[in-house]
Amino acid sequence: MKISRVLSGAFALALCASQSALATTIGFSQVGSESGWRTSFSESVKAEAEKRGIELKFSDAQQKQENQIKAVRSFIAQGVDAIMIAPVVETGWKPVLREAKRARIPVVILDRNVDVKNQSLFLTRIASDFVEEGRRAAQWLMDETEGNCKILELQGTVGATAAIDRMKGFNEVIAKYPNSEIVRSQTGEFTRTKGKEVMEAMLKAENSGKGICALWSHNDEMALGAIQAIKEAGLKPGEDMLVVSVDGVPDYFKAMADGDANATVELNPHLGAPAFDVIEAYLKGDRKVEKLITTTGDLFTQETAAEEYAKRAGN
Ligand code: GYE
Repeated sequence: MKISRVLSGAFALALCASQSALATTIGFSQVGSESGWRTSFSESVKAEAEKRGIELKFSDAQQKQENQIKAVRSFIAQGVDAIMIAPVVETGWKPVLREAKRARIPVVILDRNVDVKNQSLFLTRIASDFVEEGRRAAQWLMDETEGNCKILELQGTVGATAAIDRMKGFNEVIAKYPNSEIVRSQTGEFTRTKGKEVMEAMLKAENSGKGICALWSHNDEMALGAIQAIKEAGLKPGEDMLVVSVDGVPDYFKAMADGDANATVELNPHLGAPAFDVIEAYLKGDRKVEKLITTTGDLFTQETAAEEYAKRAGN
């Protein structure tokens, strides 16, 4: 083969590769910015897209599913190469996922799940095992209190996989301890403000928290709000009332280092890279992908909180 033809072939391949990398446009429908973890997740996805030369169309739904569905329809109308959805709740997704499928646009679900029987409506889901997070939080608390603990629970957003599954895992473990129970449980919608407000009401209803051994919060943001409420009720969070949570955001590591909180199960916010890996492979023709790609996180306690905070504070 003439050298010029080889070169032109190689050039065409290189051009195609560079164009496909530059031309990849992905629509991302994000829940909102209700927590420090969610913000880290969004920032991580945007940084990864920048690094890969992917054009990211980002939509913040302010925790409203109708805004997410509108955004996905807009991505379909714009003819993006792929769509990523971090669903606020599990139900209500079938119609718009069918529209994406009809438009032959692959969809990747990030973090919380969608409740659809037809698993061909999305390429894969990338998420942590929320049930296991609940189990680990509960087991730490049972070990810490020798299985003898009356617990207040701050639930996440009603209908969100993280709330449903963390509750499931936590309850599965404490069911084994007859001297432990959740005496009051209410949603704080994963936010700091609502977490404080709901904790104030629960403390009032529970004799200002006297006799309560621990707060179990489905995320650090609500726990941080609740810590303020515990202090205003005249109790020492982390001592009079233990605090166990999930996410592992920097502010919570600070609270543990200050003695105001006791433990958290870290939730990995870096979901962009695995999502883009799957999408880029799919766009190149790879059709082999697991339906669930699981991320993992460790449980952290006061013992290492100061050094862990130092590592995270700048990020
Ligand atoms: O724990 C919380 C955010 O869906 C697992 O959503 C996620 C949760 C996370 O609001 O901080």
